[in-house]
Amino acid sequence: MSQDSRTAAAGKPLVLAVSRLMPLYMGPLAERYEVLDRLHETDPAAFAAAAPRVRAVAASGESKLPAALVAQLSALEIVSVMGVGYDGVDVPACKAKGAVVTHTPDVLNDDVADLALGLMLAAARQLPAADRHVRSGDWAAKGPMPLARKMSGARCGIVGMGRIGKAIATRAAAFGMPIAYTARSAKGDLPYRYFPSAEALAAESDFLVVITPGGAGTKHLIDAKVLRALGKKGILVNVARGSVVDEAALIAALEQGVIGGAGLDVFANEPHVPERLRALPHVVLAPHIGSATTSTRQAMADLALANLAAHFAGQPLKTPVPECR
Ligand code: 8YV
Repeated sequence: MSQDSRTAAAGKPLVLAVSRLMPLYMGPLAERYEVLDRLHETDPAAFAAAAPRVRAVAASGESKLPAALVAQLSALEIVSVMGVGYDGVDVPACKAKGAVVTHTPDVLNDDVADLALGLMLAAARQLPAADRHVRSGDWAAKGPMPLARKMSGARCGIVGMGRIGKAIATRAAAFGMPIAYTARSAKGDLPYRYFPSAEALAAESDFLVVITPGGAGTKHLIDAKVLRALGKKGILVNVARGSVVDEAALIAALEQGVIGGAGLDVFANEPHVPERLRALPHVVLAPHIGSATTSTRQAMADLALANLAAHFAGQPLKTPVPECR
């Protein structure tokens, strides 16, 4: 944004878009606020001058807002994340400044759960390979594909039994799958079997679906031991955060046949996916599209904007993160 347009926008609260935001969020944001679009990355000197006036940060679920950046924002009041996950935001640093953090839970439960089931089916029934088999002419030239794996009735283990975990369980139950889960503690109101560790759960699962928050507390929760417990017929599905799975251990497990396959929507260093992972035929890959439908992303953008509007109108926030309630 030029100096002229910054001046023209004077009077509106100054907002830092901390990473590239979707037009659904960025468009209305720029109409309602004075927005610095990633100025901290593109022009640190100009950013340092403007930083003391920044009252809000707009972010996506993958954005990084470390303590060092928060420290530059002396007037920060609110961080509005368009995403349910906010593991890139240093919440204690924001709170220490008196700033609140909001996110967009619930509106994406269906989409992420739908994608989890899609990845389970795609990995079990080898849908990408099946598609290639037809397109390449191999069907006519070489005959049918090798037989695949049945999903209905297989055991579904869910790592993380929050809102999205429950939505995955409901869908998996409709496939006749017995459901078990691990979480920090057993949830008494659920009819599913609880395991205290991911390793114990994996040993009793045919599909292991990861949908737990990212961040330091869950880093590499799915490691070589858990993958060994899942076993050579087991399928790992990750719709949470790449950080939850030890990606090097996963690649080794897939290459060596320690597990049977995987369906992955998230990766350790997005958008970069290791060549060794991309080379594996029994892995289904998606570019972090869990919530990527038009209606859900619209609902997420609306909620992220509603949190900012409520804050600047002095009204109660719609969806602060649990640490800020
Ligand atoms: C999005 C996500 O990728 O909600 C989350 O935590 O990871 C996603 O839904 C994204 O941040 C949309 O802005």
